Amino acid sequence: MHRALIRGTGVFTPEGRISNDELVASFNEYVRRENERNADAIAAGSVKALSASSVEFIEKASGIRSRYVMDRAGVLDPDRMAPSLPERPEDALSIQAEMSVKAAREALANAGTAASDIDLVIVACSNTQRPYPAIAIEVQHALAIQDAYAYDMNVACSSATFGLQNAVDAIRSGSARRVLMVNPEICSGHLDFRDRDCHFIFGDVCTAVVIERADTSDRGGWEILSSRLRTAFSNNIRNDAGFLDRWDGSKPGARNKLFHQEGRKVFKEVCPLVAAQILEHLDEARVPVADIQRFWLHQANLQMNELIARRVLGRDPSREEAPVVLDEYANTSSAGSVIAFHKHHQDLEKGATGVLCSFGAGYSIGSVVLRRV
Ligand code: CO8
Repeated sequence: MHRALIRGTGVFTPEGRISNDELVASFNEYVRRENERNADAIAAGSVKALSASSVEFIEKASGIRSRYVMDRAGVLDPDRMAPSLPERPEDALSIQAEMSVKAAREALANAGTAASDIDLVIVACSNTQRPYPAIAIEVQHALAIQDAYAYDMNVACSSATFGLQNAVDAIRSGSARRVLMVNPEICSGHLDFRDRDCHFIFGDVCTAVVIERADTSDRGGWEILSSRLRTAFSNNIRNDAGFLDRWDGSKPGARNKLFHQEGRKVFKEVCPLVAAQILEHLDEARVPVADIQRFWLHQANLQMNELIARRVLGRDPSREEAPVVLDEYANTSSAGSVIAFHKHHQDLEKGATGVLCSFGAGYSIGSVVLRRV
């Protein structure tokens, strides 16, 4: 069976960054205007006044301090509070393919791999802007990759780890030698910035990973020793937007079609599942927990990550052991653990072992044991 290695990674970070101060100022201005507009109804008790958001709450509850978005102006405009991402002509590169190409070029450069050598492209993310033609095939075309195949897949926040598994399976079975797996996440596109409970949670980004058969070069990389995927149905995180929207009588883009979750329940239910998954996985892979030098965890909530790492290690993790990027990037869905890996692996020596792990809607959990070779 062929061994599979991560040869290189890349991250495309949008230029527009929004601090909590800016986000809260815009939200609170929206609240002020709405409450003013509804003053009589609020006084009469027929409409409930909206409550203000606060930077202190956001930082305490989540650890998030800023996020990057594809359209800062639209998100911060109290009259709009949504990104403006105009539809492009069919002969122009789509926005998700554009992000993908940027991240992919960096990953290919870091891997020392020519785009033309890729034989499988996977676009794996929480939302693709259209069902077909696949964004992955557009990325393949934009990178002039011939003699290859490509497809899109979606397992919400676990899209990247499930995508890595697919890449490894293709390499092990011999259907591909070099795989490009990309995660263009435009979370701002399905987030309700008028909802105080979740307006601060997400950010946009694109990550890319080049996975290769070990014998394609002697450059080294991170060998994928083992991966383990698990799912268990839950209604606690949902996005109901879909192609049947036109037929169910409700307006496309209506609030219930956007991201919504039971954050507390997710926190409570997912942390033990993830810790158990990592421990069982390491046991199966015969890798002692004490050998793990780094945990590149999904980046949704700082306390969640600390709790999971504590359960796995049996003690408090250091920031070095479980690096955090959500303070800067917020929750970028499937890309979070890949950003953490991209920014925090260079210092580890050959022989070092780490776990990359995602968790989110579905529920879905994916863990990948990596060793530097
Ligand atoms: N400012 C001030 N107060 C607030 C705010 C705010 N912005 N928001 C809520 N409050 C208030 C609430 O109203 C509540 O008040 P009260 O006690 O009077 O009712 C109080 O603060 C506490 O609210 P919560 O219970 O909601 O607060 P939590 O401490 O639970 O924190 C979190 C909320 C941060 C959401 C937390 O529950 C959390 O992080 N949970 C885990 C969530 C998670 O990991 N979800 C999975 C990620 S999503 C995913 O996997 C797939 C989706 C991918 C698509 C992405 C595209 C968008």
